[in-house]
Amino acid sequence: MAHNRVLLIIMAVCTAFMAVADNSLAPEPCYPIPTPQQVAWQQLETYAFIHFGLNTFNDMEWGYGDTPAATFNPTRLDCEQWVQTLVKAGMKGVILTCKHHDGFCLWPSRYTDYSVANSPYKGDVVRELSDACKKYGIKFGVYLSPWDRHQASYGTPEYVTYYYNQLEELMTQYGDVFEVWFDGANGGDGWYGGASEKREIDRSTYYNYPKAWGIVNRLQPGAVIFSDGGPGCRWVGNEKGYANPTNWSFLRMKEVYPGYPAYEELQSGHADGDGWCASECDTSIRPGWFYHEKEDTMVKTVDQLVDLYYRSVGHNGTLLLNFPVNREGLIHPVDSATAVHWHERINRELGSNLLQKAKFTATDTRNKRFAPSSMGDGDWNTYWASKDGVTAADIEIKTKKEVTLNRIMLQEYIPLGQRVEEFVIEYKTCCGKWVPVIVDEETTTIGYKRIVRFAPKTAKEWRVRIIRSRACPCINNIEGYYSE
Ligand code: FUL
Repeated sequence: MAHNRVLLIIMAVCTAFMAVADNSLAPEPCYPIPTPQQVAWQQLETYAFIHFGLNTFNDMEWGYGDTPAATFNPTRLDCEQWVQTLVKAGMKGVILTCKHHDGFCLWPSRYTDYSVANSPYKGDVVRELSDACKKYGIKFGVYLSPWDRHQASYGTPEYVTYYYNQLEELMTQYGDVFEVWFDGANGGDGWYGGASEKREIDRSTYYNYPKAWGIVNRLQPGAVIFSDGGPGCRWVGNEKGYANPTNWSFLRMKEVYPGYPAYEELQSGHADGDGWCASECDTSIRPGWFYHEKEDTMVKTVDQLVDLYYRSVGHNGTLLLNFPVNREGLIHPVDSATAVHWHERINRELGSNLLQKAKFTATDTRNKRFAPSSMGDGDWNTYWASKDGVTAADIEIKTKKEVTLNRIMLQEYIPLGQRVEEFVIEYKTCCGKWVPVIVDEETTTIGYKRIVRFAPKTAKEWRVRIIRSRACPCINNIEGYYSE
């Protein structure tokens, strides 16, 4: 018996060894890994938020839900104007506040009279926006606030059923939904319930979120679910629109829930997380989420937005940029002009890859299929990988002529997991010395995308040194740019 057991153990060890050491095959996934929906979601990179509702007309951010539905009275509402603007600003989708904390619904919900149906504007804003998205080819997403300051039943089990019913309406009546936003906000002291009424709930249990997520999964299997702790994607832990340079797409899934108090951790994720949950960086183009005339002069500048792009998309996150629709029902001209110029600037800065024709070699390569020459070939599914067990290796880049660069973009092949823990980018000086392009910023994780900005360097030879990796690195893209 004992003899048999030893044999079995030896066989198991050999099989395991063969599995990890077979370098003729693609690398094994390094868990946790994303679902195909999560990969497709991250590839969207930038998409928009629209905050619009009673707050727009009451000049508020968190309405009490006690002003009449008739207050909602846009005079020139035009969802096509929103979507055309967003397309020009490079947005790949839009998420609408179908119901914010004040409980007012932008669609004629069967379950309440507190909606557009009882306002001078008789239309269905959710329908108009989702139709415009289909027409102009961007994705449509839904924000439905769990916290509801209008419904008298809020705080009782009846409200939760009401919430699920509304979720079902939104998941079934408007076509494909790419993301559903579960807002963790639930007021603070003195902010519970409608008007000044206090209705306290236990956020971690009251809504039975797993049940709500089940509704989404059943009715919209392609949708990614957002909340502080996912499960599809996570809040980045601030509303300023950036992630930390060190940014893991992992979370300890059981620990984080909507309203998680240690939310600052979400800026970097959990290096030891057991689930894939990449970060979404949300911020508004103005100080407020809703439109306030006094903020017409406070729209973020193109420079500020460019910086945020590098600190969100360039830090392995997505950017969710909010546009407060005004009382007419339009995106304000200052906001649209700024967003379009921002997109043009990003296109200029990252439009021309100066390493496209460079020669890529590596100090270790798994086999010919995973050669570093796949870099910059535009094919998402080809990538360089080292042999199993090799977790530090250099990719060397040579250009025919000297090039001047001040941005380098790196991408990991995330369907196999996020692996790199530390890297350094270097250039060879004229006296033959390798020098890092940047020393005052962490160069640790890469993930789906990492863009490193640095003062211009001119050279013919560059290298990306993978210093530490959770398993053999899988890099599918390296590009270099110069921006004035
Ligand atoms: C927060 C909300 O309280 C804000 O009003 C806004 O909707 C923002 C996107 O999320 O939690």
